[in-house]
Amino acid sequence: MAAAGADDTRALYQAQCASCHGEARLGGIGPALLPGNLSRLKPEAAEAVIRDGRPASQMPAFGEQLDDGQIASLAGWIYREPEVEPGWAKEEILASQVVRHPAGSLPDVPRFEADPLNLFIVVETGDHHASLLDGDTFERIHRFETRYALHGGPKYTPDGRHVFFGSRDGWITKYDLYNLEVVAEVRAGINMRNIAVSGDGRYVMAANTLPHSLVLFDAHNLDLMKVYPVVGESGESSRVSAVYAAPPRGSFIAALKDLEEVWEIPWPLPTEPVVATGHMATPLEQQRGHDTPSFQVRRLPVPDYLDDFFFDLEYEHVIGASRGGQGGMVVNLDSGEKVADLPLEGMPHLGSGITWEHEGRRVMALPHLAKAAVSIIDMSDWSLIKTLETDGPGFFMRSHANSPYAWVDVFFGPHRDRVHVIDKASLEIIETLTPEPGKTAAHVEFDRDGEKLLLSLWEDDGAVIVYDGDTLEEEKRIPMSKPSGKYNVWNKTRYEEGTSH
Ligand code: DHE
Repeated sequence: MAAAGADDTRALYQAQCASCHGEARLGGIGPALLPGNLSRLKPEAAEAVIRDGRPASQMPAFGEQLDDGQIASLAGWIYREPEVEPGWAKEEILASQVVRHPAGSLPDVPRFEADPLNLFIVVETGDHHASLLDGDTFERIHRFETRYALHGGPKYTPDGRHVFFGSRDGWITKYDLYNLEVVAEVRAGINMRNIAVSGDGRYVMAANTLPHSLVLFDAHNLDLMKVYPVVGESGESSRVSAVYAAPPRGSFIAALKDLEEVWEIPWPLPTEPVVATGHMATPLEQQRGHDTPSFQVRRLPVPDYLDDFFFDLEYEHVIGASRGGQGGMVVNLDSGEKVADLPLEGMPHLGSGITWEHEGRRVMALPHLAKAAVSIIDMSDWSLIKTLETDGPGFFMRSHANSPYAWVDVFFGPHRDRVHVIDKASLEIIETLTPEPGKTAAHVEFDRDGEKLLLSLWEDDGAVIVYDGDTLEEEKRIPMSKPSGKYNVWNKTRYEEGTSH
């Protein structure tokens, strides 16, 4: 872009876009317009959004006001790295916080009849909404607007009353499911990976790509507690791959993209029951294998960067892989020692791993992002016991302790309208379903009893399909706008073995 052109485009951006997207492109009413935040939107698609607007949002169409050249230069502008790297420190986080209903100010009874522990949240990324479903009748209780581009699983408090959403732009929204209201919001960063909620529901940790930080909040009103710059011993900083809660250890565990370290940050153990949840420190929590003081970082050097990772049920081991690597590795979280290499080529998607009991031992299964396969590993000796050939690389895998089957999609590739059903006893694919030819089918979540399940038709005019978990018969379709993840309160709060945590 020539210098004069750049000046014109800068002026055009300030005149047309800045009032919603922010003068420094950090977002406002509209999302952040920085290359890192736009990685999943192609530049041609950005031009189309500028020209035609975005339905069901506040983004207007500029096709009448701007010519094609202006639209193209604006689209080019938002993919340029900013001249000064934007910061998002304590001051910005504090200024972003909005508390609409302080903790304790809303009624403690649900405004609906459904079993509050068998609810589903469905994230609809098509028009940035979420739906709340009754997990027994599969009726929609409520549909509400979310922040732009939610990513990762929403996280519940242990009593299932509140849910926390994380958006790619760094917003954390706390939502009261009993009262169907947003209660508090805060922006933790400019480009966020995900959030985790402590096992007792008292703390929220956010993992950022920009800036390089982890950010801790008090879960009640999302008050800022601490910003952790993610910096190595020799001063180099790192993006965070993701952060998870490890309730048996009483700590948050974060993996890093640019430092060969895992960080563990313990939360304080309750000596008395936490009033809201009744949670007391469990014996396992009390015996955690380190003596790091609460909220201090325990650095665990690991042999590689961890882009993608998973834990065993006891949270004794982290099973991780780097995106460029040729396999995975298993690291003991107490000793920090690598205990095994995993022979997994083709980008294993460890974050989607699930486990179950098979012939007296625990196995884990995972799809691959760059290989048409599901790998099944014996967790007692970390050996690969089976590679199932699938119809394409997959993204998500799911089961339930009460279900004989595990479900995997083939999200990438020509057969993305299919899903495989794997028999957990024989370790064979016993059925391949095509719910709607030509439409992407992906991501399953079971109800609390493992009897029914929901599958997404991942399209703008998509749906969530209810299946019987045993007969594999379709029972119902609920229209939705590009439904992505679905999250059952019981399965998430009980850390059910067949789902993500
Ligand atoms: Fe995700 C979860 C990383 C792209 C939809 N994704 C996660 C998690 C991580 C992750 C670390 C776990 C967070 C959690 O739940 O707390 N995702 C990544 C990537 O690195 C990747 C490949 C590139 C990127 O752009 O970040 C990526 N993810 C995508 C998509 O393109 C998807 C399909 C569409 C979207 O909405 O962005 C997508 N990711 C999801 C979903 C989950 C998720 C639906 C929650 C799964 C669950 O069941 O818990």
